[in-house]
Amino acid sequence: MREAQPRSIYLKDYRVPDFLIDTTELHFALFEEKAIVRSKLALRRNPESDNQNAPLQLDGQDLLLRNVALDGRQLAANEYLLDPDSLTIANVPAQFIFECETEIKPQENTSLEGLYKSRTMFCTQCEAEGFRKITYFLDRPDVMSVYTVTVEAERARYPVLLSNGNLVIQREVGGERHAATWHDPFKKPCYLFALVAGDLAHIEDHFTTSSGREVALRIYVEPKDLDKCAHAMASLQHSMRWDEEVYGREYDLDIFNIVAVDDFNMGAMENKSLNIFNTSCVLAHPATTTDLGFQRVEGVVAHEYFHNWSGNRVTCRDWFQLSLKEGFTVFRDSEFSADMGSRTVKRVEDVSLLRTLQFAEDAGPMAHPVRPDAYMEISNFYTLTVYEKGSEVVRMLHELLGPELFRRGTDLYFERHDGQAVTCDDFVRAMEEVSGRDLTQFRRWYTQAGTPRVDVSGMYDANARTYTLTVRQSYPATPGQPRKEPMHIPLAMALLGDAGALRLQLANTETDYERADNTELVLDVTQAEQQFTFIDIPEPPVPSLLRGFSAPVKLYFPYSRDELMFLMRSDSDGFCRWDAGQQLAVAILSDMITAYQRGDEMRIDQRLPDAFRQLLNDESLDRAMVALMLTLPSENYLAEIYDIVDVAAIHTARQALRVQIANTLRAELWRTYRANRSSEPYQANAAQIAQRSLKNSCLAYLMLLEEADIVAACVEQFEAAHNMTDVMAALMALVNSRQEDAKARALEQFYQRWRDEPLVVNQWFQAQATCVLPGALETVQRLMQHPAFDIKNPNKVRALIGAFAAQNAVNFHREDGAGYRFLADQVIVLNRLNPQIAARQLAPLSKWQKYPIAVQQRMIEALRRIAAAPDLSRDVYEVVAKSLAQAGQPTQ
Ligand code: B3K
Ligand code: ZN
Repeated sequence: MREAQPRSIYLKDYRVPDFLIDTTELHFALFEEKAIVRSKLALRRNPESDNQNAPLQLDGQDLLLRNVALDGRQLAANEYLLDPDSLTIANVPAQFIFECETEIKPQENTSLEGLYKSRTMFCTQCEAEGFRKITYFLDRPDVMSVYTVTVEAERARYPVLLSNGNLVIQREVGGERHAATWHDPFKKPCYLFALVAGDLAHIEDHFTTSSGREVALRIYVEPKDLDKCAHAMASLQHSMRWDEEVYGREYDLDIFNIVAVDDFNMGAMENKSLNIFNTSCVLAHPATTTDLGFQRVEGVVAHEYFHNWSGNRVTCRDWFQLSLKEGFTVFRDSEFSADMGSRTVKRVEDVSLLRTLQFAEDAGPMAHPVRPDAYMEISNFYTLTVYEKGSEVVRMLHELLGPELFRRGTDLYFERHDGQAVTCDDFVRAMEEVSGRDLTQFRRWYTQAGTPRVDVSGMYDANARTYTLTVRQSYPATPGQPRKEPMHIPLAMALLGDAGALRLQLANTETDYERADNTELVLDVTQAEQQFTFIDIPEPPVPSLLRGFSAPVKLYFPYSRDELMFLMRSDSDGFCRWDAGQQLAVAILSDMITAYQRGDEMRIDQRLPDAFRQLLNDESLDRAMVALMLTLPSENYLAEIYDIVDVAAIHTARQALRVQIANTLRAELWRTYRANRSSEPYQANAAQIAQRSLKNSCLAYLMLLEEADIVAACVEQFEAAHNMTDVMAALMALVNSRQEDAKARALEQFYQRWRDEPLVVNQWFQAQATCVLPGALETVQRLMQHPAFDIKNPNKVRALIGAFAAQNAVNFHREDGAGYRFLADQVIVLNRLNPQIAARQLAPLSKWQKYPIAVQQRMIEALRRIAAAPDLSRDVYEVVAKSLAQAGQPTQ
């Protein structure tokens, strides 16, 4: 599986490739037992390489080499060197044709990387380094080539044969086979290569670009799923229009295909003109898909489409630059989703994800900068840091430059680097050039890991009528980075008085605050400690800080609870209004957690239920906002903000607060629940989503009371609802209740109704895996024996094992350590089948430092067992080794 001791690869060792590949011709013969791949590469020495005598070394893994030739001459075995990772030819001319024939076994490929089989179809996943499992090649993103690809297979089983670019010809081959040849005129790195062969149905639509190009749009799925493609198609069309309007980016080919496959390691893949999607990110139908599912499809379709420019036309020089395409593309898709739905809701969702999971990653053993400088296995670096924090870094540039200059920056970036493989620095340089701003200090966001901490205090001087904010930034140590330099933090803020936001004027303004209106400023925080004094402030204000979450930092300001209530009511910034509610809840929950730990009675500060009552009673409020504000900080978020996590205390306190809210506000919740039921036909629009989300938040609270009339209403919703959002909300409420009969009936009814829809069955698995009542582990173990479970399918692994370990803290962290042992067992099995998925499932165990000593020992024990397993993949080895390194434990 791997060399004895995986090595780290360092950014500082980057060298340009010694060879370039101008054209790539591939021929695939697909059979039921194997595939034969013939490749013909036009190679030449790279004039920029400083070694013009370098041997040719091509990457290749798990390949059976049948033939190799240079300029038409077949090479003898002593003319090249084969090792498990490469093929080397010592002497080659300046320019030559390399040909080879390899045999691979897609049917046996459970890693879902390279060419593999998903149910009945062949498909590929090459990013990051899967192409080397298909044929010998320079598998690195800075080698870009023009591809011509022929796919040949049995006609009856594989009537649809696809690859990148345009179809050149489709023809019969012998009696039962046929072949299709595709040509992609754009040069691309091999990670964007794709192939699909299968018995697929498709829907078709079209899009006319702003310059008049007619683009055929097709979504290929298994025939039974044809009725679930309309939402993805509409999302694609909206994305194409949005990218023209917002970024001036047009689509560049006459065809754009999406294929849905069931077995897929992540959400989707942006292969040039042939996007391959996990079915979970493309199929959507009101009866089978929740609102969240609809939004995910829209977001992922947009994300992959946007990659056509941010990733494909302009790609990454090396994998350390991954955030160049991922961070930027996440920023683009989140702005798109904000424009399509509710901007505040989208922002709150993104920030919640960042603050729970990315902050935790930044504080754990795998912490790395947005642009990492070393890795063992690049697949482990498709992280929340690279994606979500990377997106926040781009958002800060947008904030610092303002929308017009930012757009000029992206125009310059796309035009200057079209067809190139570039670095994060090239992106920042374009922003620097168009704005004239010095972004030297800003670049530290790419190189320093860890979440900055920003402590702010305020001082009002009534005589001088000034208000002074003192801002201090500090940094936690992260692996390999004990000390950090101050960052450039854009701190958006306002000062709120009794009658609204106050006019802002800084005492000695040297910075150019032209863009700001009078009541909101973006402060450039650049020093370890800095003061900002505002003049002509008539009353002691309440500061509204980090508006819109203007930087990915942990901000602390000593607000009183009454000030938080005031911000919850009056801040005009939706994010800050929501965040004030979260801070208030955290303060109240912290008191309860401490009381629980001391064995005292948990007293509940009534201010929160009172504030919630106001929200429920004010019909002028946006329902989406009310639903968001009614949701208490998650257990994962609470865990993140504690240095040492007491899982049971967090769970008990949060549940107690929820029950108290339900008791106090029973009438309001019930009224709101009833008022927001609707018989309108389902639409995945912002208004309806908000309404369902508010109604279902109320239901979840009410069900905590376990009262007969509420349970009856819940069962009725479960049985009568025509959309999966409402069905699932009712099912989750029942699963987490003590209504054993109703629960068992609902689960059985649900499974029988949806047993033929794998994505729905996954939701059924997940609902049970995340049940917070005792016994969830046993349920998960039982469900792993269920005929619908398949450990080779990543969606099922995520729904059952992943959801249990990552979203069910109280059961995963059971005191007897059974949760940890279970996860270790599964990781050991997955390590052989699918290293990428195995390494991902490990994350909850790697955070052992956050728990009390006795718990730590049990978690480390599980990690050590994994470390001792034979044939550890590079993926799993890296995570385990880095986790144990912090415990001073050698890995083997
Ligand atoms: N670029 C792919 C991710 C590939 C992950 C490979 N392990 C999907 C995306 O971010 O759009
Ligand atoms: Zn992406």
